[in-house]
Amino acid sequence: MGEKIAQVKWENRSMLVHTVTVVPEIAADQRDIALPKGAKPFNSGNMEPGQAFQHKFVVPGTYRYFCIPHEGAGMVGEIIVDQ
Ligand SMILES: [Cu+2]
Repeated sequence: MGEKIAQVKWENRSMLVHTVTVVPEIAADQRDIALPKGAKPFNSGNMEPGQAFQHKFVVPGTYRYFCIPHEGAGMVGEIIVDQ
């Protein structure tokens, strides 16, 4: 009963501004992005040092995300949400 909820929290513990971005239109490289069919794009916006961002994943599948200012430096990540 009750559905499983997959929630992830990112914390910016560095001294730089970062983002958690899953928006295909603004990815410099399409290999840095993945969004399961039916899932909505999301974007943390600028996370200042010390700030956090949370996202609830509703649609199962593979999500690949990038940091807007640092995508070119390889700051990307992947989350797999089980069914
Ligand atoms: Cu970054």
